[in-house]
Amino acid sequence: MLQSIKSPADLKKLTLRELNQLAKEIRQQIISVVSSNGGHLASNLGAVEISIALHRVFNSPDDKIVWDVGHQCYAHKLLTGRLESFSSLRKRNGLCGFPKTSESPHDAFNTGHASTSISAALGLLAADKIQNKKTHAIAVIGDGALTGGLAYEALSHAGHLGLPLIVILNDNKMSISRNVGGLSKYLSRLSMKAKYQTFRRHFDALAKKLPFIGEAFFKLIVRLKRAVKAVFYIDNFFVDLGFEYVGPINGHNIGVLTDVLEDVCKLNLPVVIHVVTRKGKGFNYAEDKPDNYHGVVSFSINDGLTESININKNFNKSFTEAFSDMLLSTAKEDKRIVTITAAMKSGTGLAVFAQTFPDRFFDVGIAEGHAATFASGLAANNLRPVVALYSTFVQRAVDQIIHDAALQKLPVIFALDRAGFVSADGETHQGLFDISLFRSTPNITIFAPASENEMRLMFEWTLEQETLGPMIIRYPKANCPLEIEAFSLPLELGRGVFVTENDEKQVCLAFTGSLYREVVEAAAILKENQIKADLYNLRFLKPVDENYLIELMNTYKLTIFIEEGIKDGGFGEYASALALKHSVKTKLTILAAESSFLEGNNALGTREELLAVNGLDGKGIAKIVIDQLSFIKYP
Ligand SMILES: Cc1ncc(C[n+]2csc(CCOP(=O)(O)OP(=O)(O)O)c2C)c(N)n1
Repeated sequence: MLQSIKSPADLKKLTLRELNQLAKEIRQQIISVVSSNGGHLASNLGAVEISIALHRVFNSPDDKIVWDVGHQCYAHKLLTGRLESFSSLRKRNGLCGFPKTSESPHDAFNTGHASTSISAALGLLAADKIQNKKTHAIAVIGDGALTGGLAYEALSHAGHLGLPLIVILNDNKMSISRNVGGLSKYLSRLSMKAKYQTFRRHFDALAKKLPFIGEAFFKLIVRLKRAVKAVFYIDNFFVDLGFEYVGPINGHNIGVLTDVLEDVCKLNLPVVIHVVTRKGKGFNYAEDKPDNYHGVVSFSINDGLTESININKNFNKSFTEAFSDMLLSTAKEDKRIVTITAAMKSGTGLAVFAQTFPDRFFDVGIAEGHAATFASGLAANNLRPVVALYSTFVQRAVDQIIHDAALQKLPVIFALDRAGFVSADGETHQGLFDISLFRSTPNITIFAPASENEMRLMFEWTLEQETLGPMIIRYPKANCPLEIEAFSLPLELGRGVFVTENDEKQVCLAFTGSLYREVVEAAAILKENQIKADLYNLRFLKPVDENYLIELMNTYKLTIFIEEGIKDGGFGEYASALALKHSVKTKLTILAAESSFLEGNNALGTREELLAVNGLDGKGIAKIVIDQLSFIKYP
């Protein structure tokens, strides 16, 4: 069946039985490809019938479907002509795991970060209206993504505009972990009131049997149903905002889904369709433990085991694990430490802390901005909050970090995981902006540890400071290197530390900690070419002991700043300006991610591949050094 679907138009010819068969085949396809490529398994398995029903009823790409986060769009990709390339999902040269307008006209809007779909779909719809196009726009948003504040701003605006926006609320009670918060409880209460829905279905069936049911009469019925609803849902939040509310309905019943979608098409009103689904549907292991199968590396279909469970670990712990261990041991002694996650308890390494200190742990939902301001409140009242976020998601909290934490010099610690190149998830998940975003913010300290010990040193140093503002500690999605003595040397404010130093003072490779392995590899290649490079681990990206840095640069013929972040506004650019201002004599070069969004192949692949294509692997660094040295005339 799946083979015969070349475009959504092919769905219109199928019977309900055939559509159900198609759902089975799509599930098999998703399980098979994700088991080898990794990906967002459980969310996709839960959204198969929703995808089929949407493409059956609507006419994409004229009608626009916006997938919130976009991590549930695999069935949509399979139904919109991408079956052949599906095996390349998340690979170099392959399909992106999220919607991408450049990949297909059926991907109406790029997503990756949560809670944007209602705003985007409303914008698309309003634009069509202004251009006199009669189309539909549908936002598919999960109950997890609905914990993000942006979604409420959009609901409020959409209710006010009154355009016929369709919001499908895919409620599976899960964010990545179990969903949290008042809203989640509220949705559960709505789901339990199935009584109204049964009544409604009978009412609809009766209405449809009436002869000559015209548009006007249908609208009257809708109004009548609203009156009925008022009896059952005195407190329906969505209705109060100006939406028609339908639900809860079974999100795995294609028949019911298509009926309801066809019905709501006839209304000229904003509608929320509350759909209840099971995360991981159709794969037992994922149904049992949807959080473990939210985002997975490759796994065995037979026993559901992933590589990391299967294989005995014989490598160093990851930076995430190092952070987790450090936090736990420090928090045992220091009762001021509390931790905050924005719906990423496991990913950021806070799960054990949450278990050990449940009263000192907060999951605020997908609400990074709130997390930052909430933490600022905690810090203003004597605590030492640690907000653990991925670098890419801290982008949501820029104003809160500047306005609430930095301006008031509050000691909030932001632990930014996955800072730098991030494998497989593409351009939306790269952690390349944090240095540039926050280097210009006064009162902030930014640390880039190279190892577990160094991270601990930085953390403990921060806890000792009494008048410090917010602190950012950024580390990559990578394993920690083996410790060397330099990593444990005491911190000196604003200064880095030499990892290796030669007498010649020929070349200095000044690097952000995450690139330690790469500069060591570069130094080895250079050595083979009779070039002696000193390795200087920057440690502090802010503040900087400027006199020290000027003197350091003046010592070398060639200084290269190597950072795992975007070049514009990064450390290297700051150091260049400093060098220019003080007429520093060194030849200075910056190696960083080029100042454009990573696209296509430059964004997909393992971290090692991304470092290589962006010229930041050992070979790339060594090549630049050799090239640059050839320009220098020796006395
Ligand atoms: C701003 C932002 N923060 C965090 C994330 C990480 N994230 C991806 S999916 C997800 C949970 C989404 O839950 P839900 O919307 O209910 O979808 P489900 O996976 O349950 O289908 C989170 C927290 C993100 N994508 N964007």
